[in-house]
Amino acid sequence: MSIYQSLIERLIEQRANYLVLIDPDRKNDGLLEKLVTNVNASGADALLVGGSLIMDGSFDERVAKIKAMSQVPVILFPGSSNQLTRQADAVLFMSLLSGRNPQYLIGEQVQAAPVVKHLGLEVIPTGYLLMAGGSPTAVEFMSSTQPLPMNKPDIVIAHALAAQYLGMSLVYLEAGSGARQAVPDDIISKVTKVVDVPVVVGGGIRTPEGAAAKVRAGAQFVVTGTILEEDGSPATLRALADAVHQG
Ligand code: 1GP
Repeated sequence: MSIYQSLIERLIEQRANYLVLIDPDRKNDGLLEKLVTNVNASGADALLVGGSLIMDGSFDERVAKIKAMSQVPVILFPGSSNQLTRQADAVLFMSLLSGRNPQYLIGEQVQAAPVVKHLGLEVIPTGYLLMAGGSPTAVEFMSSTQPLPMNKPDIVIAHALAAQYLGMSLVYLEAGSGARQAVPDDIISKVTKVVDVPVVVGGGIRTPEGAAAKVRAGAQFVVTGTILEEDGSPATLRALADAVHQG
């Protein structure tokens, strides 16, 4: 069974899946063992690995290290077509549908496609929607795109529906790493009422209460990244995982 399918099947027994994002950059080099050990103990459903910018050439080695230690699937969350490696189990094959920069709509994907084929990674087609989370984000800067306004739900719904009609397996509502404002619950609720594909929500989620609210609004996947680096204690991650699983 594919990793995507197994994550979807988990939704029979739990309200949503909890994904933890690890940035495989230099700053986390000495921390990987502790980070992955804590994720293993937390009950998280999968690890996402990727970032907007990797500041050295050790991406491959770090993903290999993460994979060797992880007890859950390792899914690439690539900031560009450079962040591909056979060390992972699957890749979110994303198109930045909120933007109008052809490089991130289709250019990177064309570069990536033959490499993904060669590596044999499972592909999870994902419509990636960047939302304005209250402060400029790395994705916004690196992609030279504008995020979707948080106060225009119809615009967000139209993008999410377009992702569905283009055949994406996931719609990812992203407020940006470290966002001051996470994607509002009412937007999640409006999107998930209209769109049939599972919705992933990430960016600026730090507390079990905040995570549970996203699930009650309809998110089927919740992602946290920064909290792992700031307070990735097993207890904190376990509380987040329980909140996401139970909603
Ligand atoms: C993944 O960008 C998020 O979608 C991670 O956001 O670092 O704010 O948890 P945080």
